[in-house]
Order: sequence, then C-alpha cells, then structure tokens
Amino acid sequence: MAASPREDAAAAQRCGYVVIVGRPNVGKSTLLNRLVGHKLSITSRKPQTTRHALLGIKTRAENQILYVDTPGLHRGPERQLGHCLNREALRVLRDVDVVLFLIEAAGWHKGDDHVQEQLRDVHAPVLLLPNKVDKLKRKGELLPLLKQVETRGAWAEIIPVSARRGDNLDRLEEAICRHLPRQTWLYPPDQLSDRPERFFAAEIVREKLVRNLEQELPYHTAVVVDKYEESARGVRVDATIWVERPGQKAIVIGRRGAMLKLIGERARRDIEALVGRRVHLKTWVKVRSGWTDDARRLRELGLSR
Ligand SMILES: Nc1nc2c(ncn2[C@@H]2O[C@H](COP(=O)(O)OP(=O)(O)OP(=O)(O)O)[C@@H](O)[C@H]2O)c(=O)[nH]1
Ligand SMILES: [Mg+2]
Repeated sequence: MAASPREDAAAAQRCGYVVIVGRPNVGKSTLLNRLVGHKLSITSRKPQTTRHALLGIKTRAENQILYVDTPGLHRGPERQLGHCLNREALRVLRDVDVVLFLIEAAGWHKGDDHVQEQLRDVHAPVLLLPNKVDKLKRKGELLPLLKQVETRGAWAEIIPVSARRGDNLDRLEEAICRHLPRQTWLYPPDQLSDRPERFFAAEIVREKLVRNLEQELPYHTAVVVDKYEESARGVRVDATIWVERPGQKAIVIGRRGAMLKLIGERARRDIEALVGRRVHLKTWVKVRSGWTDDARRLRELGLSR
C-alpha cells in the first residue's frame, strides 16, 4: 500500500539535539536566543549567568532543531553552586547529535582547553564557533586564530559567527541541519521550549538582579516563583528572591526600596512581553544563610537534580 502524504512528510523529518557549550560568558545564551528567534535564555555581561540547561526549539521546513543552552563550563576552586553548574552542563552531553563549541574570536583561552577536555568522549560532530567576530576591527584578524585552532581538534567545521549581530547564522543552521538524524519531530512545530511560563518568570527576575546589582551579589541569590496565577485580568506572579545574609537583603531592597522597585518593574515588562498579557508581579527578599554551599538547599530551590 502506498504511504499517505502525511506519512511521507513524517518520513522526511529530521530532528536532533544540538548542545551549546563553552566557557562562561562566550555568548552561548545570546546565540540560542538568536537561533530560536525569541529571548528564552537570560544573558548578561557577567560570567555564570546561566544556571539551568534550557531547551529552545526551532522548527523550519523538514527540520526540528532542539537547541540546548548550558551553564558555562569552568574549572577552579569550586563552591557547591559552581559544581552543580558543571554537572548540569555535562549531563546534557550524553545523548546529543551535534555540539556547538563556542570560543571568542579574539583568541583561544586556557578555559577553552578545559571545555575541550570535557568533549573527549563525545561522539557527535563538533562545530567550533569563534563568536563575537563583530568585535574584530578587521576580518583578517581571524586568520591567525583559524590557523591556531584548525589542528587542535577534529572539528566537523569551523564557523565564525556573531551571536549578537547574527552574522553567519544561516550558514551555521545549514551545517547543523546536515548533521540532524532522520526522525520524526519530538515537539509540535509551534512549541518554543519545554519549560513552563513560571520558570521563565523566575529567570527574568534573576536576569534583572544579575544586570543591576554589583559584581558578586547575584551569585548569592536565587529566585523562586511561589505563585503563578492566570485570571481574566492577567497574570499574578509572586516571587521570592533568596539571599544569604541580611546585608545582602538590604542591598537588593535598596534605599527606600528603590532597587527592588527597579528590578520588579523591568522584570514585569519582560514577563509581559513573553506571555503577551498584563502581569502583576510581587517580589519578596528573604534570607537563608549559606544556600550556595548546601547541596540539599540547592535541590529545594530547583538548582540541582
Ligand atoms: N560583541 C558581542 N558581544 C556578544 C556576542 N555574543 C554575546 N555577547 C555578549 O557577551 C556577554 C555574555 O553573553 P551570554 O550570552 O550571557 O554568555 P553565556 O556564554 O551564555 O554566559 P554564561 O551563561 O555565564 O556561561 C553579553 O554581554 C553578550 O551581550 C557577540 O556576538 N558580539
Ligand atoms: Mg548563558
């Protein structure tokens, strides 16, 4: 019996997991957002912004690409949180079809050696992506780097990109699709991620903390959405910002509540843009000492499995 047109379409489908790895701050989350076309993953100028592996789904023609953003891989004296971030990044490398390994176009960094070591036992093709090419004054500046990295690993391809500006991403996507296995799609074509909206609400609040507070403090905070309630009037979100010490609580709240107000307003606007509805966001700041060093508490806060 001849296959129905629908069966034919399913047989032509390609679908696979594409994991984005690299040391902290090379632009992994920026790249995921660009490739998917929506701001799903939070980004900032500070390293170790991403804490959870995050799925971004892009369906185009017969291809469904399942991009996975990961926390930056790093070595060094590890507090418990850093350890969890590495484990989270490595967990997703087990069953993967393509790896995107981001480095900075300005040059190979010793932190990149560590990432490459972690890829030792991965059998999937690795595309090496020198990112932030927009920062180079002349394209020619890339040549010494290309020469230097060519023989450093068995790259399937080397594709220089700018995640921020979008340079060369069409070429990247074509290369990815060539490596996708033939299999039916795992998600409906209009789905963008596998996380619920309350997850994105918590992440958006955390992005505002990372972007607006001084260097170290955001690493000592976690955000938990306690309530996410939809009604005819909009969405009500209650979020708790956890810090480690009373002094940190005072900083997050700010003078006469100014910092918390600013964070709340910016977060509310972004959550509204994401869910397309009016949002009423309420935030609390609470102290729980030593949570970054305590594996059990990290689990309770949803930061480790
Ligand atoms: N100029 C330039 N900046 C970029 C580019 N891609 C990312 N950035 C910037 O680099 C910084 C880090 O970007 P992220 O996407 O948060 O980096 P990440 O690799 O996800 O970082 P972690 O989650 O901390 O590991 C941000 O300030 C980005 O705007 C790029 O192509 N060009
Ligand atoms: Mg990130």
